Amino acid sequence: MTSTADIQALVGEAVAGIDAATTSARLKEIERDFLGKSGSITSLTRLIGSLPTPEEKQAFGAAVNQAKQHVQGLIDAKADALIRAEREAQMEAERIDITMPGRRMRAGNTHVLYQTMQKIKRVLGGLGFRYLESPELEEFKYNFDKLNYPKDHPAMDEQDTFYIDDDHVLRTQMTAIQGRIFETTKPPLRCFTIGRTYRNEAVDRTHLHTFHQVDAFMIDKGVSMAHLKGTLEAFARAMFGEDAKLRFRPDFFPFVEPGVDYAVSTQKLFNGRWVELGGAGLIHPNILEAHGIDPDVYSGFAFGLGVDRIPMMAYGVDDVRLFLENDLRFLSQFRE
Ligand code: FA5
Repeated sequence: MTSTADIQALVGEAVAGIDAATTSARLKEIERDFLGKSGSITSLTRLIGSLPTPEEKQAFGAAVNQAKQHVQGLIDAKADALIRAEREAQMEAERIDITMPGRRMRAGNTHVLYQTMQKIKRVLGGLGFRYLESPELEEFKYNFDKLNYPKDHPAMDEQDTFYIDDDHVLRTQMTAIQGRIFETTKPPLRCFTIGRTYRNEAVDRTHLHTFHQVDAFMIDKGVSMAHLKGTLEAFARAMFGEDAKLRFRPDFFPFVEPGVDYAVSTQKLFNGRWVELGGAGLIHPNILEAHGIDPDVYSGFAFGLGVDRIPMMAYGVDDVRLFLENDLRFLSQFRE
């Protein structure tokens, strides 16, 4: 392995490899195999000591060095070209087309039910009603007993709900806030609440098991059905337009006497049809008395309404369940 022919053979091998290399990574391998610490050409230098004469040692050493330089030169020249080509290819692959149209940011919008509730808040706030909240997981007594439901009264069957234990239910009506307010606030008072309510319903096009209601109350000296009608008419005009008309019909709720249900109609919004909004009436004297409010001095009205059916009617949506299905294609139509 110490002849010039041996060196030439290795150089020939290296040159063939360099010629065939198409990547800088492959070139690095060739460099390591031939010129690295234990590369085949480098290893030849270790054989110098085995040569008998100084002349031979010198001649062989010089030939090995020359071979190393030659191969290194070829590698460096080819590496330059390959690395440049590779960089260009990478630049090309990662090129950013600044003329391409950008992706539009999708702006969200508030949920149509939330929009409706915000509007109701603005209108009732504007009429001087104070906004209050109470728990969704409500004590049975506030949801029923304190609202003048006699024990086991069938009116409770209409509002079957989800019982957490014997004393706690998911509230079936926002009217449940009444007892909590009357316990702590003395009349005159004027307040309202909006929130989520629950019923054990056979869910269909117009019935949800989880829906939203508004309830409002006013107690003062001399409050009558005339105040209730005037307030609801002002509310309906602000909500649905100046031509909104209201229809009242007698109805029964244990917590009001007399009790009514009421519907609204406008030409533009509801095509002249009557749309049921909810129930109302004068607060039952039993409830006032139970909270130490003298019914001979004070009287009050209460009204409640469902939120979910309002946008349903206003936008001509034929299934109230769509509002809760989180389909953005549907929901994004309702931009304020
Ligand atoms: C009540 O809940 C009474 N608390 C309203 C009230 C308040 C009367 C104050 C008198 C004084 P009702 O069960 O009718 O009443 O419900 C009121 C409204 O809630 C209905 O008109 C309807 O719009 C809505 N609602 C009731 N059940 C559902 C349901 N399953 N899905 C969607 N909306 C409903």
